[in-house]
Amino acid sequence: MGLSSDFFKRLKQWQDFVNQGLAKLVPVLSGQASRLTDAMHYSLMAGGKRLRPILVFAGAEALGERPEPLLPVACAIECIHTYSLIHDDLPAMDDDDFRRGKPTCHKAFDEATAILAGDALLTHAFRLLAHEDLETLFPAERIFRLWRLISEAAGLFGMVSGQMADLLAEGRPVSREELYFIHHHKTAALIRASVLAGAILCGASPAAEKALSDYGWKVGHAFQIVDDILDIVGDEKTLGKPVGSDLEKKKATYPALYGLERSRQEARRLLEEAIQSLQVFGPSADFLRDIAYYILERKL
Ligand code: GRG
Repeated sequence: MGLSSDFFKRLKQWQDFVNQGLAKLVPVLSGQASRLTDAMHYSLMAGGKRLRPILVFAGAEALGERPEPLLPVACAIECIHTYSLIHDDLPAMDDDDFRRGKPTCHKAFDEATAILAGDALLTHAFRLLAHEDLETLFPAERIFRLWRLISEAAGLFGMVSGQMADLLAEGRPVSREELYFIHHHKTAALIRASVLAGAILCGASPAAEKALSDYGWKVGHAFQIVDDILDIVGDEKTLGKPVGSDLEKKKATYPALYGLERSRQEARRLLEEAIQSLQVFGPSADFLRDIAYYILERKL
């Protein structure tokens, strides 16, 4: 299935909305803290796809809710994602020089600034999740549930544990179970949380919540498989970073374990299943359905 130009127009509109939100909701400080906020904005504005924030909006839309009030949540998740990229690129982790087509944060600034910019982005995300506008719109118990969802997905029960497992797996063969653990925690957990955030705030039914959660897990795993494939067959200019780095670092990846062809089949299978999970919704979930195809077909 080919994606319509209308889909790409909507994607661009939401990307612009997120960019404006980040400019508004992440402060630019002067004086002694200016270097810190310069580094935060440098990485935030380096041209990410904004997939996770857009999933926040698409999840709300599927429920028939207005996505716009969820802007602080969408920006909070992008702050967490950007922090993870800054820290992942550090010499102590992946030691990468380029990200999103630009020098990585520690290259453009310095290591200490990059660590602090990541710390400040993560902390500011939780400030945004406690944004006054959310407090006036949604009951406090739903906001507490949202904090639990996001902190679990980003931290010990999600991304940070996945990153630890990923680093421990470098340079040696991994089992299927280990690879699944890495993908599930490092990548899929935050993507699933993005899809579910609106459902939690808007008080979705348990059936709708389950459907979005299933969709989120499947799309999250497929996203990482496609990411691993792009690291082999992708175009460096489009990706804005060198390809082949997973192979060089002997990273645990889906293609390394199963080969390229099986990886492509698995990504497609997961995305078809993700779309099936949305059967409880009508056309309101069409944007989520299109995003699944976009994840499969993306070149960036
Ligand atoms: C440092 C706690 C900590 C975690 C790092 C995100 C991450 C975990 C590592 C980055 C390396 C990697 C391949 C992670 C998998 C997730 C992923 C594919 C991130 C890139 O996400 P995109 O493609 O990036 O959405 P943009 O730049 O478009 O936002």
